Amino acid sequence: MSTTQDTDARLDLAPEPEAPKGEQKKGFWKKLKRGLFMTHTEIIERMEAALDGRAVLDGETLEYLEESLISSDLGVDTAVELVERVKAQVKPTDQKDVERVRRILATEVADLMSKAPQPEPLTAQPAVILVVGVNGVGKTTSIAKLGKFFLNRGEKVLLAAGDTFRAAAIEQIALWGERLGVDVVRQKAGGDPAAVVFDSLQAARARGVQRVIVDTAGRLHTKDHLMAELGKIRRVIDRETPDWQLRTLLVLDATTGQNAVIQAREFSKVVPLDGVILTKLDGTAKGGVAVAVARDLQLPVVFLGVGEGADDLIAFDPQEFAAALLGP
Ligand SMILES: Nc1nc2c(ncn2[C@@H]2O[C@H](COP(=O)(O)OP(=O)(O)OP(=O)(O)O)[C@@H](O)[C@H]2O)c(=O)[nH]1
Ligand SMILES: [Mg+2]
Repeated sequence: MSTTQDTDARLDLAPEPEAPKGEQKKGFWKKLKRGLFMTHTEIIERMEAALDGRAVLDGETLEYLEESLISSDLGVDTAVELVERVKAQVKPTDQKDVERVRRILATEVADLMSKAPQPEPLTAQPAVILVVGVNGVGKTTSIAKLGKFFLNRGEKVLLAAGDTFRAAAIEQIALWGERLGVDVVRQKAGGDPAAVVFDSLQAARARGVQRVIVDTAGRLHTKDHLMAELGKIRRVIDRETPDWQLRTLLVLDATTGQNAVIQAREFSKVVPLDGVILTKLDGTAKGGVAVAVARDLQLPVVFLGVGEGADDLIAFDPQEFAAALLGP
């Protein structure tokens, strides 16, 4: 377990101002452990069941181990690679030792996940965070959490109500803005999202905002007009704020398991993505999907959602994640 690891996301540089670092880290660690509890319990139980009755770590035992990892939503390729790595470190005559296997797996999971190319850290320069994903995965909630995350670091935040499809979506983000005490730029329902983004960038410039977070309507990669709309939003951002940093984050719902991997694959074909926010880990045993996303798609997981509140966001750290997933 490495709670000494830095918990700042790759998106961020400066430490959060308020709580002392040590205490704050302890808080995040607890939250992460709680968020991954169901996944952790499930994966360990499956592993133990797979190794139950086996005497040594021979080929057959490792096959059982592989199956247990596949059924824990790590994905076939990831499970195969992990077991290959275990195989390289044990002899077939070695006594079965669940603790040892867990330790090896934790190290290898951390290694696999840290190999996905990380987004450039944000500098003090203003940044636009464009948040995309399919319906209901937790985009708007994650935007509120991100807003809080930046606020905690003393940065000025503005939210753009770019989901103009439904009046309720605009109300939802406006309500979050009120709760957080940050400005929300909105137009009426049915308006052009790119126009909302345009207004938001103008307002952000005028008000000295450092972090503009853009909500978007849920969409499938197959919906051409919705994808065109995202393209238009990106062009507005490029044109209006070419000197600002842009990060496009895909939100994935962990409860959908392997479906999340498919969504990530399809989205990454049509929109350049910088990273993933994996939500709803608190309500599922399918959190292993984070490993598959990072490894199979080489797409870094940058934040984890572990609840419905504004503070239920954890900056991703591969070592801490692996420790929470497979640690004691
Ligand atoms: N338990 C839990 N619930 C979450 C999390 N993130 C979001 N939710 C809930 O998931 C539901 C959908 O969240 P939204 O943020 O509205 O999702 P969305 O992607 O913006 O949805 P659309 O705009 O309709 O596409 C809400 O009830 C949220 O409270 C999380 O990390 N954990
Ligand atoms: Mg929404």
